[in-house]
Amino acid sequence: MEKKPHEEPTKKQKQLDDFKIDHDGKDLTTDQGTKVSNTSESLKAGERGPTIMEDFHFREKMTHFDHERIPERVVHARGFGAHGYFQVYEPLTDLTKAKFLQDPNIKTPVFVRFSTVVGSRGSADTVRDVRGFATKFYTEDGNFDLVGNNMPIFFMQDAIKFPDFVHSIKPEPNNEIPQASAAHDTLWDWVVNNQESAHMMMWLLSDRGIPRSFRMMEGFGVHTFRLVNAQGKARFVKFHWKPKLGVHSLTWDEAQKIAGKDPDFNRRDLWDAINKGEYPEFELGLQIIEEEQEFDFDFDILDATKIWPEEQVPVKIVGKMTLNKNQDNFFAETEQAAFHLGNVVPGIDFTNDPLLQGRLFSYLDTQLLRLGGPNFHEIPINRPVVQYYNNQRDGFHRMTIDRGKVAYFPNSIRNNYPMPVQGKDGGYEHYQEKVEGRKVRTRSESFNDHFSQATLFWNSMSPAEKKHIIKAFHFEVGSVMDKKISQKVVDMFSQVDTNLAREIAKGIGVSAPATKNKTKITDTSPALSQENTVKTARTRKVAVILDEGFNYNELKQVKIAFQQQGLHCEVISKTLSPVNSAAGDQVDPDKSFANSHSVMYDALYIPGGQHIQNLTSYKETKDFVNDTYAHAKPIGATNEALDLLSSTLVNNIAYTNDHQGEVYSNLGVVTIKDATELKEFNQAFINAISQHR
Ligand code: HDE
Repeated sequence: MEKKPHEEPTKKQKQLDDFKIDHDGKDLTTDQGTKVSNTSESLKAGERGPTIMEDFHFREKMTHFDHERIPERVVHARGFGAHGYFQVYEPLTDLTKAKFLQDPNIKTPVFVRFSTVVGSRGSADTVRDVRGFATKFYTEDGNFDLVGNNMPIFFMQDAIKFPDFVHSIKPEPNNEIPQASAAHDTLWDWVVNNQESAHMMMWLLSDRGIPRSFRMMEGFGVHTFRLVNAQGKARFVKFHWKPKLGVHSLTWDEAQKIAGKDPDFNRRDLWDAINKGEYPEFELGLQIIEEEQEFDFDFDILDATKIWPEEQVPVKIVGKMTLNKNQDNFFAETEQAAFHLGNVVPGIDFTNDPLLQGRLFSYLDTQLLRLGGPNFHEIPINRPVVQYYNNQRDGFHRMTIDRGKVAYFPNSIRNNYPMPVQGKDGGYEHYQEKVEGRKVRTRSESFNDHFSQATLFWNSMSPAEKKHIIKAFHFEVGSVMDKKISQKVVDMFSQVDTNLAREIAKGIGVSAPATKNKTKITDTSPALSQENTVKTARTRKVAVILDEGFNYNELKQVKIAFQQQGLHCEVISKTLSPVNSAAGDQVDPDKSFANSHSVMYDALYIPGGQHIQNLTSYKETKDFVNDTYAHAKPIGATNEALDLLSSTLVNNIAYTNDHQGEVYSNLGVVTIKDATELKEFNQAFINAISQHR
């Protein structure tokens, strides 16, 4: 990922510019443009007298304030957006007629909103939850919204269950507890009564539920869509986003601590990366199934609780999205962004996935309330980059001034304009799938296997990932008050794996599963394990702890190596006052112990020097080292800094050898003694950071 300091604004960014204003050097006015002489004293009848109704400035200012909140999203309330563009690598003419997928030279503007699902707008970023990954492509054919998540499946198969599910996972209605958490009775009661959720619950309780960064998670369209080419040939497709930085997660302990130390951790990370020119990149991948192969699998390809294992249906990488611009105003852009699964362009179509069909209704409906009427498509962030023409009129907050007296079709006065166009001229034509059947409220039998893929997921986890899942069950189900529900959880997950269920039971004080696992699934899908992801140290953040008398030469060498390989460091000291090295060089700390914590960093480096004596006497230093070590993050120490490690948990492992000037690396602790030249140390330390943990 190259650092790109400046890129041309996209067509969408230019369109937004027309709506932006700057206030520097301007006179204060009312909303009507009248200059205001005083905005700190209301108009009164006498110095100590009552405020007067006539004070139009007071009334306007207060009224606007009183009305400045809109309803938060009923789910995905907390989110953060960024602008960018998408480019296809090769023309996809064979697969689809979608124009934005034809020409590698075209940069299609995008706006992406990442989100958590359950918490309210002010909740913490690092809670255990699914992450939303919604992308609006502003194409020349109109807007295409890919409204996905960071997990490839969902909790249920039919959208009609969504309100029940959301009511169960949101805070309980009597006391609005707990915030942004699945760890309570109602959610688990819903789960045991809806066994189709088994697979998704495995994902939620895995490390995928606590991503290290929005830049380090995958995105999935979840449903099966259709791609249709110019000849009318259709294929089934699933959409994937693959992050160039790999897929990485926090530990649960880190996530909980960060929720207190920096609840904005994920949004700050995205904002800072874009500001530094380290533009997050995601490759678009497609899994394609031919219509003739629809029934060739041991799962139903329309069932949104199933993946298409990548080993069976490979992901074809077809293009890349780059996020290169932060929003200017959170409310105007992120909060007012309105995504809708029904925003498609010719060449992209739907299937009969019953979860998808229900979503097609919900998104437009919810915006009508949230954004106050049917004209939300005119809000700058939602406008397509092509002009729209139709006979829709009026409604709250209409911005467009439609001229002329005709607002109906067909019409003679305006020769039928605006006129529908046939498919070959770009008019959207729904794929003519043949459907036949009785009206029934049932689900296909082919949707009935709820456990095989949950077992596949479990089998595919590394030992560390399995341990995390068991611990997550202990926390989540351990928080359930009603033991009958907890018991049912164990019985349900025994159908995924008997040992898993036994381990869950041990931790939450209920009986081990009565029956042995009947499933015979022994397959694995290596693509499911985060251990097999891209590993790079680029853009990672390292804490450097210093005090008076540190070795400046060592710090300098490490900083240069970091810079060359795209890592960042922040200097932390006891206070924010400048710190002097032994040779008299001064460094201004970025943070003090009071406003930093090891959980905010990917690694820790401590240079040598006389400062080790002071640092060893500080509790904060030891806490920092111990936490970094407990979270299995790399620790680098040079020369005298090794002495500090002996008073910490690192002392439990070997971290030093007898060979002068040689790098020693064990379990992510990288050290060197009696060395002035740190080249090899730097490389070993950076390699350790690239391994993530
Ligand atoms: Fe959503 N979902 N959802 N969802 N969803 C909303 O729309 C809904 C589902 C997703 O950043 C709401 O504008 C139903 C799956 C994202 O603004 C609402 C069902 C997936 C976002 C809604 C689902 C998603 C939403 C609330 C069951 C992944 C945030 C606010 C069938 C593929 C978009 C809003 C943003 C938001 C309904 C299930 C992703 C109420 C009925 C599956 C990323 O319309």
